[in-house]
Amino acid sequence: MKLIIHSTILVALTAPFSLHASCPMHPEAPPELQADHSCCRIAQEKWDAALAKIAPSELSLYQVTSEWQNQTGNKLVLADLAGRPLFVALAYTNCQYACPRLIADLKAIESALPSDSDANFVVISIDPARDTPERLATYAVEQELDTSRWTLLNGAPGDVLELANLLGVRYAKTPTGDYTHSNIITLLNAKGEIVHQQNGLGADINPTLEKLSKLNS
Ligand SMILES: [Cu+2]
Repeated sequence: MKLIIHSTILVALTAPFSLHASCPMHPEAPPELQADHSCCRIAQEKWDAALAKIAPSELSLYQVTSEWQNQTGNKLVLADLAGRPLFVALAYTNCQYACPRLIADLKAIESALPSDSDANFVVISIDPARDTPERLATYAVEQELDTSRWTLLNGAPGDVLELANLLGVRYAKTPTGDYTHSNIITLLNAKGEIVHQQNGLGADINPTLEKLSKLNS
């Protein structure tokens, strides 16, 4: 039921982005897949398989069925990231001011992690048109991100918006083509449930690290 409501909202949200596509859920899918909504069936099958593996709780972000591409161009659903704590932030690589600082905050958390921590980092682009997987790969190099630990994601505009809504992140495109946005780092537990959010740039990372340590104990 929850997912059905979700889809309805998503259709409404994605409408402005997909005027020429027949499937509002997967405007990036090949047209022949969109014609009979096989794109949705494929995503659902992936989701069902992932769900069977992890059985997420009702509030898990891993219930979201959208499909993403990482910086190497590999496709995944969020549930593929299950099984370890995850620090998640929304950002875009052309950002000159806030996002570099947000990434720096994530790196500060990474540097402070206990040596045995298996926590991973996920950055989701709010500018998917420019932040192609190739661009995200370049950005990972520029930012010296350890891609065994960091995943950068490109997704359909409506899917980014849906995820942002679930995380309480707000963003809007400005006339210059840049974005104004919240600066929030979300800590998910291994099941994809939100356990903590760090709000604002340069925030004290200790409460975040304390929450993480409680997950491990
Ligand atoms: Cu930014």
